[in-house]
Amino acid sequence: MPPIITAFEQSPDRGQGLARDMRVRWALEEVGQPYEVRLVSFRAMKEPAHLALHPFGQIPTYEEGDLALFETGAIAFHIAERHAGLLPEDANARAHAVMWMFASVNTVEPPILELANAKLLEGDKPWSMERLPLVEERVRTRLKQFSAHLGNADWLDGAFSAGDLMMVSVLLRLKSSGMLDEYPNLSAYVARGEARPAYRRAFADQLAVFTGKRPGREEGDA
Ligand SMILES: N[C@@H](CCC(=O)N[C@@H](CS)C(=O)NCC(=O)O)C(=O)O
Repeated sequence: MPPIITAFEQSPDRGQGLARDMRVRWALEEVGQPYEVRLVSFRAMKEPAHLALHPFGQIPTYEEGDLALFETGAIAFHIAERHAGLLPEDANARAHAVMWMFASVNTVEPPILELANAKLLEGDKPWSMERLPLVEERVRTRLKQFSAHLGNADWLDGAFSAGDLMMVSVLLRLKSSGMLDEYPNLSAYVARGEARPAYRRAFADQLAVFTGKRPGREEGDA
């Protein structure tokens, strides 16, 4: 039985790659593991059947035999541990890749989420325009630091790893803000991630949920 993940039945971005099942789809595509998708509505996510899988009532979840997981970092780590291709063999290099997975969700993603909330959920508040520059500055601080670290490297530590997969996924959330373009090496890093055949397959499959069209596999794709 292939693993089953959950994804939005109705996504706010209508399949533009921002819903977090994308990270899990991408990881599964990178390692060549087929999977099934169960779509859930916003109401169903808060009902007992889904809460038994995800106590916070969110997507994605991951079911594989007796194992049920939530949290994209944990799911991507599990996939990377079970299959070759997303974590290096060398123990220290592996620890480094895992470190970057944590850094993506624990250090880089929080200010990016705060920015999204400031715009989407708080944009109509009287204090919103005063607060927004502060939140943007927090995002820029992280981008500047990460940009300085990445320099001209293609990926974080030599070959592409689960650390890059998570970091690119997190940075992608900034694409529409234009802030990534202030750091050309970061926008190039994100573009390299998006250009990977596994990413493109995952993106097409997520988008197909909303267009109703099963995408054709492109030539050269595995
Ligand atoms: N930290 C969680 C965040 C999960 C999350 O925020 N999922 C969103 C979709 S991208 C969701 O389900 N939102 C609906 C809600 O929270 O009600 C992870 O990385 O898995």
